Amino acid sequence: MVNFSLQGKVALVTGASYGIGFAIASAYAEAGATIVFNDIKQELVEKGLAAYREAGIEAHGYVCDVTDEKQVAAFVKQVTQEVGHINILVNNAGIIKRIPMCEMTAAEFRQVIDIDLNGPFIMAKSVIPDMIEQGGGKIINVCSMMSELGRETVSAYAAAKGGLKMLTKNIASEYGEYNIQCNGIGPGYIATPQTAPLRERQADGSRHPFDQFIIAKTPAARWGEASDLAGPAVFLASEASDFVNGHILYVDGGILAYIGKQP
Ligand code: NAP
Ligand code: GCO
Repeated sequence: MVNFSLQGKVALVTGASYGIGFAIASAYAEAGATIVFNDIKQELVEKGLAAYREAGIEAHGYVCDVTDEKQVAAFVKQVTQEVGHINILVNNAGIIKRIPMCEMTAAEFRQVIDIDLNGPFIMAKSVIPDMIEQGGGKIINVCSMMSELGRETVSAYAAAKGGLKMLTKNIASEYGEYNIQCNGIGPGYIATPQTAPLRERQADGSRHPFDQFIIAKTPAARWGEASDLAGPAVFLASEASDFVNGHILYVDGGILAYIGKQP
C-alpha cells in the first residue's frame, strides 16, 4: 500500500499565512501533519492562525524572518521544544520585484536573492542536523518556472529560483545518505497576491494583456490555483516519494512543455 499519509509528522512551511504556503500547509494538515508556519509580522501570523482555525486546523505560528540566521536558529529550537522534531520543511517564503534589470539597484537585487535563495539555505541548514538525528526528513523548495525560463523584469527572481533549483539538487546529493529527500515544486502561474498585478482587469474591463498571454501559453488554458499544488506537495512530503530526490516537480498546467497557441 503506497503511503501518502503525514500522520504524526511535524511540517514547517515558511511564509504560510496565506497564498501557496497556506494551501500546502492545509493539505498537509488534511494528510495528518501538525502545522508550523512563520511570517515576518505578528499581525500576519495572527491572521494566518485565524485562517487555519477557520479551516479547522490548529496551527502553530511564529514570527521569523527566514533571512536572519539568529532568528531562524531560535525559531527552530523553539518549534522543536514546543511542537516536536521537524520532519518536513517547505521553503515557501519568497518575494518578487518586477523591475527592468538595468533599472534595478544592487540592493533590490540582493533583497530578492536574500529571501528567495539565502532564506531556504538558512532554513535547510538549521533543520538538517536534527533530521539526521531523527533518521531522515523531507525538504521541499518552492521553485518556479523561472527556475528554467527568464522573462523581462524578473532577473533577480529568476536568478534566485534558478539557484534554488541547484541548491535543491545539492542538498539531495549531500544528505541523501541520511534518508533526507530534498525536492523542488515548481508552480506555474498561480492566482495569488504575488501575481495579482498580472491579472488586474483593464479600465475597459478587459483582461490584462499578461493574463491573456498566460492563458494562450498554458495548455490547461487557465491560471493555476494554490490548491492545484496540494496533491504534488503531499506526495513530495510523504513516504510515497522516499526514492525521489533532487527532482523539481513542475505543477504548471503544461506551460513549460508548450510553445503556445497561435494568436
Ligand atoms: P505571496 O502571496 O507573496 O506570499 C509570500 C509569503 O512569504 C508571504 O506570507 C510573505 O509574508 C512571506 N515572506 C516574504 N518574505 C519573508 C521573509 N523574509 N521571511 C518569512 N516570510 C516571508 O506569494 P505566493 O504566490 O503564495 O508564493 C509563495 C512561493 O511560491 C514564493 O516562493 C513564490 O516565489 C513561489 N511561486 C509563486 C508562483 C505564483 O504564480 N504565485 C509561482 C511559482 C512560484 P509577508 O506577507 O509578511 O510579506
Ligand atoms: C512573473 C510571475 C512568475 C510567477 C512564477 C511562475 O512575474 O513572471 O510572478 O514569476 O510568480 O514564479 O512560475
